Amino acid sequence: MGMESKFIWMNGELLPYEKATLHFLTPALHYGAAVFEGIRAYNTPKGPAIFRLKEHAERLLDSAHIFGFREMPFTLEQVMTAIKDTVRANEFKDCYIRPLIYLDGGGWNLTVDGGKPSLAVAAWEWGNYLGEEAMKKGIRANVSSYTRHHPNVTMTKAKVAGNYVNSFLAKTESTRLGFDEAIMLDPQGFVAECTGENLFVVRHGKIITPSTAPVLEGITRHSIHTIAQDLGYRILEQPISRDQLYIADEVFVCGTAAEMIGLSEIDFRKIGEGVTGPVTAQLQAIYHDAIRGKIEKYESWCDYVG
Ligand code: PPE
Repeated sequence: MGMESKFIWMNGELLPYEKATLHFLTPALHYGAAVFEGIRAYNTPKGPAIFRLKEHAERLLDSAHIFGFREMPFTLEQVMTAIKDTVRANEFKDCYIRPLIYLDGGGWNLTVDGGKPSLAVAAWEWGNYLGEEAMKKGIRANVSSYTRHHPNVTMTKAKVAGNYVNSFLAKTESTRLGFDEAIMLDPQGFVAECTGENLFVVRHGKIITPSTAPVLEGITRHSIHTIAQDLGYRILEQPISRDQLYIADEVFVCGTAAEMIGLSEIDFRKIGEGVTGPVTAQLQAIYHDAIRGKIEKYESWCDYVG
C-alpha cells in the first residue's frame, strides 16, 4: 500500500511527507493516547469532494472531548479547513484521509493534563480496503474469540487510538485463521461490530442492526440507514445473536475504509446464497453513486474541495 503523499498537515503547517515525524517519547506512541478519524474523498462530476466532512470533523472533536482533552487548539472550522487543505495540496481526487489528535508531551503520569493535544492530517490513495472482488463475491468472516469493548472499560463512541488494540487482536486472529474479517460480540454476548465496520442483517425483507450503545456510531452506518429508509425498508435497531447471523438472508458490513461489503460466509456457514445478496447489492450501488456526488438527494453529503 503506497501511503506517500506530497504533504502532511501538522499543527497548522503543510510539511513535506518526509518531514512529518515525531519524537520516540511522544506519549501517544506509548499509551495510544490519541483520537483519530477515517474519512474518504471521492472524485465527483464537480471535482474531488470529501464525504460527510462535517460529521467526521465533529466526531473527531467529540472523541477528543470524551478522551478528556479540555482545551482544543483548533475549532471545528479549522479542522475542516485543515482536512480540505491537505487533500487540495496533495492534488488527490480519490483518497483516504487520516486526521489524528495526539497527546504531544506529558502523559507520563497517565493523565491527559500533563501534555497538550496536537493535530495532524495525512491523506493517501487507498482503494477499496477489502478488495474490488469482495464487492461482488462478499467476504468470509468469523466470530472472534475476543469480546468487543465493555462501554465502561474504554469509550465506545470515541475513536481512541488505544481502543484499536482490540481490533488488532481480533483481525490478526481472523486473518491467521484464513478469514477476511472478524465479527465481535459485546460483553453480553450479542453482535457488536467488526474491527473497523458496523454490521447489518437482512431477514425477511427487514434490515436489523445493533443499537449504537456498545459500538461506534458509524457515519457510513448512518448513510446506509438513510438510503435504506428512503427506499422504504424497515430498519430495526435491536440485539442480534450469533445464530441470527447464521440464518440471515444477508449480512453486510460498512465503514469508511471498507465502504460496504456483503458477508458470504460466517464461521464456515454459508449466508443466504453465499454471494452478495440483492438488498446489499442495491444499497451498495446507491451508496457508491452517492459518495461520488451522482445522486442529487445526497449531494449535501459531498463537501467539494474546490
Ligand atoms: N466501527 C469501528 C470499530 C470502526 O473503526 C469504524 C471505522 C466503523 C465502525 C465505521 O465508522 P464510519 O467510518 O464512520 O462509517 N473504521 C475506520 C478505521 C478503519 C481502519 O482500518 O483503520 C475507517 O473505516 O476509516
